[in-house]
Amino acid sequence: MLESLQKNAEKALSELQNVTDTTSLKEWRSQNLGKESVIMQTLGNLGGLPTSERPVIGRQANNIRQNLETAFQKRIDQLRDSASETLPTASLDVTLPGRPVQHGRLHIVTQTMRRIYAIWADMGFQIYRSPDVETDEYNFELLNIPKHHPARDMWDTFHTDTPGIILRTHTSPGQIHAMREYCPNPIRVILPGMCYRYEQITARSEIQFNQVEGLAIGQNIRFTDLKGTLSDFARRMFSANTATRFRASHFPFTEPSAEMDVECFLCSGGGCSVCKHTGWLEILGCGMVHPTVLENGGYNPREFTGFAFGMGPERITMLKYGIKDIRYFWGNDLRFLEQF
Ligand code: FA5
Repeated sequence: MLESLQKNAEKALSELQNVTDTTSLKEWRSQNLGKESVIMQTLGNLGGLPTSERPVIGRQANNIRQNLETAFQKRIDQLRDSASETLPTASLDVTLPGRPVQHGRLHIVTQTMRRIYAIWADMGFQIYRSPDVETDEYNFELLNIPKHHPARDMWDTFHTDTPGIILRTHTSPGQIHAMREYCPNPIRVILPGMCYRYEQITARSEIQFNQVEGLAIGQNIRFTDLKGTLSDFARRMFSANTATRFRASHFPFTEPSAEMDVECFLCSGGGCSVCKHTGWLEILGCGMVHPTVLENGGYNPREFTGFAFGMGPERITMLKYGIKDIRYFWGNDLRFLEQF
C-alpha cells in the first residue's frame, strides 16, 4: 500500500510542474488533495486497518499529504511571480480612472407600457396575456367580423402556411380568450402585446406595433362608465387637467363605438402642426362590447354588459415626447434610444 501511495504522489508532483493556470491548479488540488483523492481516502480509512499497520501507514500518508500541500503552495507562488513579471510595469498607471460602465435602460415604449399598466392596476385591472399567433376565428369571426366583411380591409395581416392561422392584427381577440376563461364572473383586464398589420410603413404606421386592450364586463356597466374611466386614464397618463372628447366611430365588435381624443398638450387646444390644427389628438378606439361578442365569450347579453378599448403605446409615446416618426422606435439607433 505504501508503495502505491508513494507512486501516486510522485505522479501528482510531476503533473503539478505542468500546471500553468489557476483553473488547472484548482483541478489538480481537488484531484490530489480533495475529499475523494487517494491520500485523503487512505487517511480517512485508517480505522479499518489492522492495529499493527495503522501507525506506519498513518505517518507515511500524512508525510505525503504534507509534501503535496507544500508543493501546491510553492506552485501557486511560482505562477503568481511569473504573472507579475509579464506585466508591462512601465505602462501601468493605477491612478487612471476606470472605464465607465454602460448603463442599460428600458426602451421608451416599455416605459410607456409600464406607466399604462400601473394606471390600470390602480383602477383594478389585471394584465391578461393572449397569443400573438391567432386563428382567423378569434381575430375576426368571434369579434363579429365574418369573412368578406369590409372591415377586414382595415386589418390586413400576415398569414402562416397553415390556413386560418395568422398574426393578430389587434389585441381584441384576447377579449374572447379572457371572457371564455372567466365567464360567468365579472372581468377587469388589460391585454398588452404586439400586433401585426400588412400595410404601408409611414411616419405614423408600422407593420409591427404594440396595443393595450382593455375589457370590463359586469352587470350594469354603462357608456358613462366607459367615458369616466377612460377620461380618468387620460388625466393620469398626461396631466390632471387634460380634456377629453369622444367621437362616434365604428368597430364591428362594439356598439356604440367611439374614438377618444385628448386635448393637444403641445398647443393646449389652440391648434398646432402636431394636432393638425384641430386642438385634439386621437389616442384610442373604444365602445360597449357588442352583444354578439358577449355571447361568443359565453356571457348572456341580457344580463351582462361591458366596455372595451384599444390604444397604441407607440402613438401615445410619440404624442407625449413630440416624436415625429414611429420608425425611430424599432430602428435601433442608440442616438434616439439614449435620449429617454
Ligand atoms: C383596433 O385595433 C381596435 N381593436 C381597437 C378597439 C378595441 C376598439 C376595443 C374598440 C374596442 P385601430 O385599428 O384603430 O383599432 O387601432 C387601435 C390603436 O392601435 C390606434 O389608435 C393606434 O394607436 C394603434 N395602431 C393601429 N395601427 C397602427 C400601426 N400600423 N402602427 C402603429 N400603431 C397603430
